[in-house]
Amino acid sequence: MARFAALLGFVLASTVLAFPAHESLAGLSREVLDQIIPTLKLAKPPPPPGPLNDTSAKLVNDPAHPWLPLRHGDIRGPCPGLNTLASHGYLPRNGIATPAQIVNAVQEGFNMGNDLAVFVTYAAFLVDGNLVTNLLSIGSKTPLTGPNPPAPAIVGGLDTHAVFEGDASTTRADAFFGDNHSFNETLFQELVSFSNKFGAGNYNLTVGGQFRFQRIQDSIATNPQFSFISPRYFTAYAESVFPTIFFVDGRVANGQLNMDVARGFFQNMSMPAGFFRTNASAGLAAVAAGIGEVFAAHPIEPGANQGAINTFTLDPNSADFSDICKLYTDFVNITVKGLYPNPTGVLLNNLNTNLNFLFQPLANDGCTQVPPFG
Ligand code: HEM
Ligand SMILES: *[C@@H]1O[C@H](CO)[C@@H](O)[C@H](O)[C@H]1NC(C)=O
Ligand SMILES: *[C@@H]1O[C@H](CO)[C@@H](O)[C@H](O)[C@H]1NC(C)=O
Ligand SMILES: *[C@@H]1O[C@H](CO)[C@@H](O)[C@H](O)[C@H]1NC(C)=O
Ligand SMILES: *[C@@H]1O[C@H](CO)[C@@H](O)[C@H](O)[C@H]1NC(C)=O
Ligand SMILES: *[C@@H]1O[C@H](CO)[C@@H](O)[C@H](O)[C@H]1NC(C)=O
Ligand SMILES: *[C@@H]1O[C@H](CO)[C@@H](O)[C@H](O)[C@H]1NC(C)=O
Ligand SMILES: CC(=O)N[C@H]1CO[C@H](CO)[C@@H](O)[C@@H]1O
Repeated sequence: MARFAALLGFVLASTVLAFPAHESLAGLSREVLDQIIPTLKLAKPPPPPGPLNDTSAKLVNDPAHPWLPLRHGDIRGPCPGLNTLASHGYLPRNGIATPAQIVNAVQEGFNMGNDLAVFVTYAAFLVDGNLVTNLLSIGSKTPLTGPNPPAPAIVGGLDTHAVFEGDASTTRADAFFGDNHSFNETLFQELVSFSNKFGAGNYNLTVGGQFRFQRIQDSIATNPQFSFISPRYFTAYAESVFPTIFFVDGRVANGQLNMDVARGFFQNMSMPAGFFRTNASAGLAAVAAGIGEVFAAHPIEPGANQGAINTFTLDPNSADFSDICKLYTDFVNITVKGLYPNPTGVLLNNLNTNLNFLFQPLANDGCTQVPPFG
């Protein structure tokens, strides 16, 4: 027993000493938080950046933002957009960033609209970031690749399953199969074959509608733990739209994505030579229009398998496209509150500050702000 207590003390002490500044504090007990927080460098969260002044198409794979291969220790994760921005230096190349850096990078590099950039970034930051240091890792704690393969990645940052990352991804396998964030060649080949069949060789919203359905059916048939409820429900549809807007050169902007260019983004985290970002910012309204097309091809309501394959059951409690405010309300009141049941002090302050930032883009959409912490 004494040995066990000593061991526990050691584990706790080394956890605390080694606690990475970019790792989320979600789900930690009060006792552990009280030990970790004093070791962290407190940062006051600055307000989110505003929209771009110049939203025209322009060269973004420019000499100031060259693609560079990963260095040992650089972190990448499940999002090809953020991975690419890091590999071109729009984000810190080590893959650890503040929310403001992410908003600036997605706006500058891809012309994502300010409302969407702020909403997605702060949603991800609240569940996967460190609210005390104001840092978020775009992947797991330890590097995925490098000259000397590191110890197995410890899950963290955007790789964390079921709060933001989720099932039925386009080119990433479900967490149930073990690796939820790496590029998966089998899935990419399926995407290529769907693009050949429905897009004359390109990925577009028509292909997106068919492939989204295929990925859902595949997970229903193979993943007993398949979950497709809010917030994953919304991000899955949005991610089917993003490539048609953000990965297509802004001088063309016709929604048709060449598959070599697609592989560059999804696998190699690289923009093609001479790449121009899209012409005019694309925010919540543009992506919602695309989601409408993808959803209409095969309308699937939120639900989950019940611990066995082929047991997909609708979940009437999940937010869906009929009520966007419920996406926000449940995210705040259920997801964030679930991760931080009883925050105090600086953690509580920064949670509330970031919750205010999250709500900003919705303030004009008729949604009411909810204060989960009173
Ligand atoms: C604004 C901040 C952003 C955050 C926090 C974010 C986060 C994420 C996360 C966590 C995933 C994994 C979800 C999953 O499949 O399980 C993801 C997927 C994805 N993201 Fe992002 N993302 C952001 C911006 C972007 C941008 C600007 C683009 C495009 C330029 C993009 C394109 C995609 C695509 C295409 C996927 C699907 C990948 C796949 O399933 O193969 N994201 N993102
Ligand atoms: C946009 O212009 C305003 C006024 O000139 C300036 O204060 C702001 O910093 C600019 N924003 C960006 C993102 O450059
Ligand atoms: C790639 O995805 C397929 C289909 O989900 C899965 O069977 C396979 O195990 C994955 N491969 C790797 C290397 O994760
Ligand atoms: C996708 O490509 C196919 C083949 O060119 C075309 O018939 C379809 O209209 C395209 N869909 C969109 C939304 O561009
Ligand atoms: C972007 O759109 C504007 C307005 O439609 C047009 O004048 C301009 O030529 C476009 N830019 C590029 C690079 O295609
Ligand atoms: C990845 O992209 C970079 C920059 O375009 C290129 O130099 C490199 O050869 C690419 N790697 C692969 C495996 O395609
Ligand atoms: C959200 O949670 C707060 C605090 O627990 C509660 O007062 C409020 O009624 C909840 N709102 C909704 C819409 O569930
Ligand atoms: C929840 C879960 O299964 N997450 C997985 C995500 O991918 C990493 C790296 O392969 C696994 O270690 C995790 O178990």
